[in-house]
Amino acid sequence: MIRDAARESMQRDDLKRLQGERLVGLVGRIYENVPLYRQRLDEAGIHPADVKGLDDLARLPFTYKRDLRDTYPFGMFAAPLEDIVRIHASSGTTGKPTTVGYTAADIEVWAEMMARAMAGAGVSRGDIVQNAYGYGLFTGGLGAHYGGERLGASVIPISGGNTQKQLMLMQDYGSTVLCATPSFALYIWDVAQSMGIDMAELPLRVGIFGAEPWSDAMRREIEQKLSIKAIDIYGLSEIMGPGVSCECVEAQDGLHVNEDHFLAEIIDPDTGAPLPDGERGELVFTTLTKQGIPLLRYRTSDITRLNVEPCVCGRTFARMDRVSGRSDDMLIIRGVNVFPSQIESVLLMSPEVAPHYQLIVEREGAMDVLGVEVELTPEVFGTADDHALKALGAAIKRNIKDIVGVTATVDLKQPNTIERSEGKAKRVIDKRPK
Ligand code: DLL
Repeated sequence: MIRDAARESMQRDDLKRLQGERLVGLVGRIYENVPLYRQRLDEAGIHPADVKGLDDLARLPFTYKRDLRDTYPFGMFAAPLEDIVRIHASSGTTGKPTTVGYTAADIEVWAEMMARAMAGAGVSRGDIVQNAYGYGLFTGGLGAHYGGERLGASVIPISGGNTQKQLMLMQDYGSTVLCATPSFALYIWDVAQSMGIDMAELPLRVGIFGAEPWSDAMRREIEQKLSIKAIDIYGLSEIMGPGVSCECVEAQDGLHVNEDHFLAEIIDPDTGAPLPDGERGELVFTTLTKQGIPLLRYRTSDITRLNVEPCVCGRTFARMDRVSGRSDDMLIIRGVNVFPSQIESVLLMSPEVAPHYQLIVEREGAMDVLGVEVELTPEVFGTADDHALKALGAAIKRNIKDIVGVTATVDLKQPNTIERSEGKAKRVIDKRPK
């Protein structure tokens, strides 16, 4: 369902005009209120009065994650703290968390964007939304919560973890929608198996999955095991949280970006040059309406492409491909660029293994070596002999070489030996010396 056709289906020329006007307003706002931007724009010799519309975008400076770190915690806020009603942060692997603030108007927009996303995923009033994204500093929990409520659905704020209880409530309350990371959704299925629950028998109909990269093969696996539609949702704390873009249930072919609020560009991650429509590169966002912490040309590090062709659902907003990885978690193994999601797709071609895997990167001499650890399914583990397992390992290794172009060692593990996640899965263990 299209929640706001006047916007989501607007003519692209009208959309560009709206984006241009909003960009002009944004540049004025950040020049006035954020010292870092005033300095950057002054250094670039750009005065807000020079910025007339979208044509000026490529001249404007980028914003990087390190800018948020350098001005930690509130240095990039454009609104006074009295007007900030919520603070979130994304967990950094090192150092201080990236911290963002929202005004009441920002929270309104966020709820509306999430409601749009969920409506597009086929959720409506009357649905029971089990929200297994973590509540807290992470934006997933509260983001999906407010969106579900805005839509008029019944939201169960169970948060992440508590897998057995997730299943109990799913059965007792008759949840029709699950919001979770895709890896947690699969873990819930694992636990259901061990409890003798057939998830296909439950009323669950739709899953809204995101916050980590996942492949189309993993989608098919989840859809089949849980007997649901699995929808990809994307977002990042710096720009808002979940709901920056989301697939529509009609096409499930790219995530519609809420372009009236978020201006998307694709650039060459090495040179920073904008790339033509349809080319793959780094996704960059400008927040067009944010008040708390508006960002200009924020470098997401996420690698994708944008498709502006009309969609069967009737929306005109550009669709981004599922994120294939991050420019900064991309592994380079003996010269080959490898995204964990590519390996995942190859693993899922073999029904003998479960979608639980980890990539181990080590250095031997001057060479980086890639190890792939993947669990066997319980059936195969219980029945296959050594000879069969050897052949399976060799076949997976060959597939990785043929499809991804890299040689990896393949280690077939016993079921339930790879650490499970109740949030974002840790797919890569990098043991290389820093
Ligand atoms: O993960 C927001 C979110 C919550 C999105 C719930 C979807 C659902 P952060 O913790 O700031 O925010 O992490 C943002 O996660 O730059 C991507 O690299 C990755 N990411 C988010 N969604 C997807 C997705 C939330 N659908 C970072 N596919 C982003 C691939 C995703 N990667």
